[in-house]
Amino acid sequence: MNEHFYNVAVVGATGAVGQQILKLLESRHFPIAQLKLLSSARSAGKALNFKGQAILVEEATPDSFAGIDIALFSAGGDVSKALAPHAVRHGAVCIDNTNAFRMDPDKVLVVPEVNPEKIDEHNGIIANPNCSTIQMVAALKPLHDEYGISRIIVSTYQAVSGAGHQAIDEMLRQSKEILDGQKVQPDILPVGSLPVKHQIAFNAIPQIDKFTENGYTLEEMKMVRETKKIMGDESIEVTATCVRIPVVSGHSESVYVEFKNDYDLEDVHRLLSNAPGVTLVDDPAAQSYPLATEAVGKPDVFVGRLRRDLGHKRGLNMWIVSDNLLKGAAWNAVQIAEIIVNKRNGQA
Ligand code: L14
Repeated sequence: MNEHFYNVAVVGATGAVGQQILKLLESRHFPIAQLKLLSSARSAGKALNFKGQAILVEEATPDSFAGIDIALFSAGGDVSKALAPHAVRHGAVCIDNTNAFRMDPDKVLVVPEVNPEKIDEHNGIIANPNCSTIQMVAALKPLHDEYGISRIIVSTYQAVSGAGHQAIDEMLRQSKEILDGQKVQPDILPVGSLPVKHQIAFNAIPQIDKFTENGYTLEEMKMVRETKKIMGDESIEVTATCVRIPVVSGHSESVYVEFKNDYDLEDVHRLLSNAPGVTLVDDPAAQSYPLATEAVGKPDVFVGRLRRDLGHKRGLNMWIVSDNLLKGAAWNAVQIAEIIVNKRNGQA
């Protein structure tokens, strides 16, 4: 075996997702020749630890990518739009964690458990889907292959870490203030287009990302559009309600699916038990089901509460939980990067 090493850039290295990417590159022994840590001017100058060495974070500029083979972006959509084309110009493959390119018809949108074949078709940029979409399609793919999904109704219970360190800090601070009998002054969530903010501690906010013209939020529309693109099936109808809850990490989802064909609940259990990247946790007799607290820190998507709809025999209800910073972001991206290097190394 002829192992190659790669020059890797992480853009947004100090962010909540960037930090998880670094941890994964380290723990998975990713074959790195040189690691470049990039960020906005604001975070540049900090030093981050990688494999026991301090690496200085540099400000990302169009010329930061000379000699880079793989660039992992998670510094927001504007940074990706401005810099990913420069990384491509320098010959890098970009794996982009933002919403910048996901629905671009000539960019692939990849979840390795669902459409790994698309990785080979990239034009320099591979888009990583939205966290809520990733965990849902990873769990639904084996069922779609077997029975054909006609319709999905999903409600999410999303953690604050998706909105970054500041949102985590705000949720914890507000919680303490309320327990101490103080007033809270919301200033981060929801992240929308207006300066209007709401309390997240001890609350549920039915807004993630900004509102679009049709009354759905952008997060909800991402779930609708990305699901069709990743599954490669425009006929799947999706309707979503995305809600922020006061959990640090781990998104939970109540998902109702309707199939085109009849299904057998035991077969659904079997299909999900054998699905790659999916762990079935479904034992009502033991009060056992997926929980955000259990999913955090793990790469898998956890599925449980499987039950047939009482009014529609082709309807199935389920509960899907995963670590939004891992499978929902950093792990999905590093998984794609591993597939690319394994192919180049002739192992796949
Ligand atoms: O990748 O939780 O499109 O506020 C944007 C919203 C990631 C999560 C994306 C959040 C998301 C984020």
